[in-house]
Amino acid sequence: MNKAYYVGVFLLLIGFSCSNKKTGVSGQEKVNTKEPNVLLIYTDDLGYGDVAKYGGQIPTPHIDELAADGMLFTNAYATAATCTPSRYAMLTGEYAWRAKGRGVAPGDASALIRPDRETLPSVMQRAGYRTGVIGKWHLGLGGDEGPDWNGALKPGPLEIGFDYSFIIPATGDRVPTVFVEDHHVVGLDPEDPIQVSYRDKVGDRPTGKEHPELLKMMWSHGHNHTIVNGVSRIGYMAGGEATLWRDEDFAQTFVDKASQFITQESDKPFFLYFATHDIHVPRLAHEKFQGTTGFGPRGDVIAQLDWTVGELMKLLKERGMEENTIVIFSSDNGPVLDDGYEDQARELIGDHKPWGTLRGGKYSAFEAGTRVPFIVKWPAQIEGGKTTDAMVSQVDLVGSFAEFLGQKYNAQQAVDTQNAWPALVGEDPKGREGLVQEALFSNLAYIRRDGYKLIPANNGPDMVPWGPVIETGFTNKDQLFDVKNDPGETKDISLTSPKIMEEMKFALQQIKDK
Ligand code: NG6
Ligand code: CA
Repeated sequence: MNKAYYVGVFLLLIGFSCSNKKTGVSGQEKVNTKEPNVLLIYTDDLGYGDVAKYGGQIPTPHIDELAADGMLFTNAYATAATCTPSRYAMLTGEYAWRAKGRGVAPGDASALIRPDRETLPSVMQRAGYRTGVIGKWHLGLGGDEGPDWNGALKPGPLEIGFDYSFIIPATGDRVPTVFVEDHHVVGLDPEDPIQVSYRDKVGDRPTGKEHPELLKMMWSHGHNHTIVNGVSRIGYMAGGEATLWRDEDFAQTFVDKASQFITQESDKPFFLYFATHDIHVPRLAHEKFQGTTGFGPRGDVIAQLDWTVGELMKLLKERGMEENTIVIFSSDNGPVLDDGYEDQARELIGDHKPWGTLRGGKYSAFEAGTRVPFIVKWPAQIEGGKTTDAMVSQVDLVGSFAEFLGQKYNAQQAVDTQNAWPALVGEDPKGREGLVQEALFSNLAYIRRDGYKLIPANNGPDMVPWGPVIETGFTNKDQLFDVKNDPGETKDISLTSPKIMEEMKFALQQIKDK
């Protein structure tokens, strides 16, 4: 081959690497906003009023800074008032209630999102992104036979569009209390295999029910099975001694993994789904945060969450990635005080209102169940410090990123997603026309962007029937609220606004029939 060929190839490579180069704040070149990095920070059980910028009393300077540098949404929604269905819908673009079996998953559930599904990470992957998930999964692992903790854990995140995965399989309060990296439990010794049961006791580790004296945090309802790290969990687990986590190290571990993922050498932009364990129970902040807020363990994990956000932002800044990384910050469902451990969340709440001006909380059909903090920061495109009332739903991330990145997506599968890109970047002040909110027992509510909200009649209990003291919003007659003027849903106007009521019922039915 002649010299000209080599020179040609050389120039081509130079040109290629330049055109792919993203520059940071200090870079001279123009930022390529066509392929920004995307960091989706998804918190757990963080309420609408839990962030200082949303009115909370516990300082959250780093999250507030996200809002100061980005855009704060006042009408953003998770699709459900519990974790698994919210995550399912956000990652697939389909409301979870369309099929049975997508409620809060036990720790030994099979993979809920099957490999042939359209997903947010697949859209990103097809658009040329390297994709990762770090943190809480809670969407099941393995085929119909369930997860094989001692073998290859698949299907899982890697089969639905993630290139890398470092997860806790379910939640911190469920066994197995292990990390899973890609397909395997981290640090497993084959001589000490893991056994998990959600029915009968396995192995001889003590349980919280039999040995409460061994606990560093007492259970209040449920959560009295196998004790690991001084905390009893839901479910029984034997073996895997070398794999057991220390809850206090979650935040640092996830930040370290995120750092490795983000700083990896690559020509590709990244998409990282960073799902914190905070502020779910058990609330065991690292020692350096314990007792720092005066609001007890619940306050301390909020401080830890805020620290996490700060660390991630520092990382982006150091790498010159701040300018062209889209950071989305939100929560999977609303707040809860006592969710199964005696951590004094209720006793020490003081003037802090995790639900803000809203009624209800986690599990509830009232607003605080699904209306959540939502901040989008993208310095290259979004002017900082703005607030928007546009109505957005997390189910729209699939459609929005597909549209932005010029990717087709399977709309037969992702039936509920829409393109909300203009609202997400502050160009559409209105957003969605309406959206469905899923509460406990798959009971649905529907809210329109003009603020009217329908909670159809159902036979559910008026309070969450186990420990948490939370109003469900359920009654055996249809209720209509004007949430815009009555955010606390205090006045049922169904009798005085029968026409709106009929319209709303019709709209909800149409969505259900889709
Ligand atoms: C409930 C648990 C609660 C929490 C929730 C799921 C009991 C008594 N309560 O069943 O502690 O784990 O499930 O929370 O077991 S979520 O945010 O992951 O949906
Ligand atoms: Ca949750």
